[in-house]
Amino acid sequence: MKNAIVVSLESYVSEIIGLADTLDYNVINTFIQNRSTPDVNSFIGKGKLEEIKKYIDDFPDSVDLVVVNGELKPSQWFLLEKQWGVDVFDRIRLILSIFENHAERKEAKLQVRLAQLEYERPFVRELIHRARSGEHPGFMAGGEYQVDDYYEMIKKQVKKIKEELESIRNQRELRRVHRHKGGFYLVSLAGYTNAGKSSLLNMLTEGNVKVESKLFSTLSTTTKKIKGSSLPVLLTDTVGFIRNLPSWVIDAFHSTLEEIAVADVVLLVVDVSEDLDVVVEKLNVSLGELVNIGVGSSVVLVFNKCDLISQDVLDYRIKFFKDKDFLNDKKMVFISAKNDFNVDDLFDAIYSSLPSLVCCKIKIPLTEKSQSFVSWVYEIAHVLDVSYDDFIVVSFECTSSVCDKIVSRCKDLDGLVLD
Ligand SMILES: Nc1nc2c(ncn2[C@@H]2O[C@H](COP(=O)(O)OP(=O)(O)OP(=O)(O)O)[C@@H](O)[C@H]2O)c(=O)[nH]1
Ligand SMILES: [Mg+2]
Repeated sequence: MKNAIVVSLESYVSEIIGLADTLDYNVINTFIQNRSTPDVNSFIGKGKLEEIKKYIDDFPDSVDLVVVNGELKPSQWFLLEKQWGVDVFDRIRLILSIFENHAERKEAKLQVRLAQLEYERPFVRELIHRARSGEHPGFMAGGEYQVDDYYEMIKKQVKKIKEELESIRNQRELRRVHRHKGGFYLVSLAGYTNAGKSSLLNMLTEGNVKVESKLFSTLSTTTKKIKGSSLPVLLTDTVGFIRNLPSWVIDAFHSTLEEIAVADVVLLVVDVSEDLDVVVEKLNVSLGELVNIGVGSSVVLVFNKCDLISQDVLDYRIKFFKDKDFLNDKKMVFISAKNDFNVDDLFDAIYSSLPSLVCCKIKIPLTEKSQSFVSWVYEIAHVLDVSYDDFIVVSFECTSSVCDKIVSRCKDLDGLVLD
């Protein structure tokens, strides 16, 4: 494992350490300088800069990386790398490196590459500026010419990737329309990274999505049918949220996040086991993201990992969140994806949030085809009652589009709609 140190202007560092750990860095020390705004030139003050330099030089083993818990301007980054003589990553670069390592499918790879190119753009601009003013020998062992070329290449690549992503997005859109038309309800998981979204998907479906204690394990969406349900509900896993992510990184994942925007119901998963102020902050970040994404459908707050806190703490937290005025309109469930705690409550919350269902009763003559028709109705609707006589009478509930389909096929079989 490689060694890293963390430099931060705020005392909350567990998340940045978690990010470094996810990238397989062992954080050996943390330097905190309490100041409200970063130094314009060097992010941290001169004294701290030298203190860290000394620490790096004196450390018996090598320090492989300095992680800055914030966003560095290119000029600050150049200065810090020069001063310390080691690689320096700011928070966004750390996150993008994690994304790069975790991206498996083509769409995720393209999305990450797009975000990386956007990230690199101002750094390359700075390099061009430096090369022109003779301050820097050039970039990638080249001179000014190559730097200009590289900048042009970035622009071309960005355009090409955006086109490719657009075409993948269109295919995704087609699939989604197809599923909706097929009568499926779409339910999406959303929430802060590591909240337990994929664990929930695996629990509620026959899914086998990777679950890890690391951050951003999921970068691609997975859609599966909810098991053991009489209603056709598809559940989609999505990429996690994190605070202070610039909009251009989020934009790169646009099509993935669209799955959340178009869902009939969004399950907003929250890890309720962390310190209460952290839980509240992550909940606020996540709710803010849902607003940015433009979610208009019902949101169910799924407080997960209840197994990790005592009953007293859980009772306190249930009351705490139920008393919050700004959450008043939202359904809440307190569950554990690990030990199936309160999973029935979750099912109830999902079903009662689905767009309204219509009830219908049909009557079809008993023929060779009628049995397969009834099986088909069982597959796509929630059957309430079936009686067999000279006719088959079926009562069911489903979405109005599914109802239209059933009625049309019923008429093909010389059936009738009773009410
Ligand atoms: N104790 C406990 N651990 C849980 C529970 N749900 C999930 N976990 C653990 O939390 C970690 C993260 O779970 P994931 O399901 O990968 O979380 P995620 O929201 O999909 O995370 P990303 O895809 O990385 O954004 C894993 O180590 C899980 O085993 C739970 O109810 N209780
Ligand atoms: Mg996941």
